[in-house]
Amino acid sequence: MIRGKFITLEGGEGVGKTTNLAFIKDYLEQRNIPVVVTREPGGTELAEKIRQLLLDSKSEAISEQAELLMMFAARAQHIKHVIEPALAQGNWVLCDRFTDATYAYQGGGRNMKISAIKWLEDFVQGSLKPDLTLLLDAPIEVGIARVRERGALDRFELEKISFFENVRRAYLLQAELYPARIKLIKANQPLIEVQRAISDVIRTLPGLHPLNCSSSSRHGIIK
Ligand code: Z5A
Repeated sequence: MIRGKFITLEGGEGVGKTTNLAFIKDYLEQRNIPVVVTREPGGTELAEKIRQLLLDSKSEAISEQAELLMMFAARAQHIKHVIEPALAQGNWVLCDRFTDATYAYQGGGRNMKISAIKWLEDFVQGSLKPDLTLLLDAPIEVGIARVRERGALDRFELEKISFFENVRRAYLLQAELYPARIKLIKANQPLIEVQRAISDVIRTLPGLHPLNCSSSSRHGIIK
């Protein structure tokens, strides 16, 4: 069995990760690639419970250390029970956020020690790294305006603007450090242009089958 590829989507609030995950799933399935879509924090029963605790704006104040450890506790479950088995069975895994989010939010946003994050990354992931990361980037006002339109805000969305500026800066630093893996996508443009940029990157991945014509005409999306 050929191992599948691990693709992650990253970026600040409201940049369009969830929207474009659906687009990529469609794009790959049209090329007969089996896809598993998942998210972090979350993706297993236990990890989704940790997610609820992390996002609850009414919970007791969560210490920065606890927040970091909860992210990695959820990730450990997710890797063991979802990501690794899916990849081993030849599925491509599309994940809404992964460890770059920890560098951005806990490292950049909360100013936690990068060396602690790196240690936890090695401990929890071993050699597992995404094959490709799409970093959707837009000025923070754009994403925040999109999220506010949606209604009630979670514990992270209630943070100050300076927090989101630090998160964005840390994401861009990750992209600078790992240019072969992390591809920057301008998210502050019409969705069709964002998806064109995404498909330009995805189509360069080795292992893609030719387009399945019946489904391409059904969906009518960018090839
Ligand atoms: N977190 C962390 O701190 N550390 C970690 O290690 C991890 C996570 C893994 C939960 O994430 C929180 O966990 C997150 C970081 C933290 N903090 N927050 N907040 P999440 O992924 O669930 O939360 P999110 O980033 O807020 O997701 P989101 O609000 O759903 O944003 P999105 O998925 O990027 O956007 P979307 O839902 O696809 O799009 C938002 C709206 O914009 C929607 O109405 C779209 O139709 C619209 N949209 C999308 N693209 C466009 C374009 N191009 N033009 C116009 N409108 C658009």
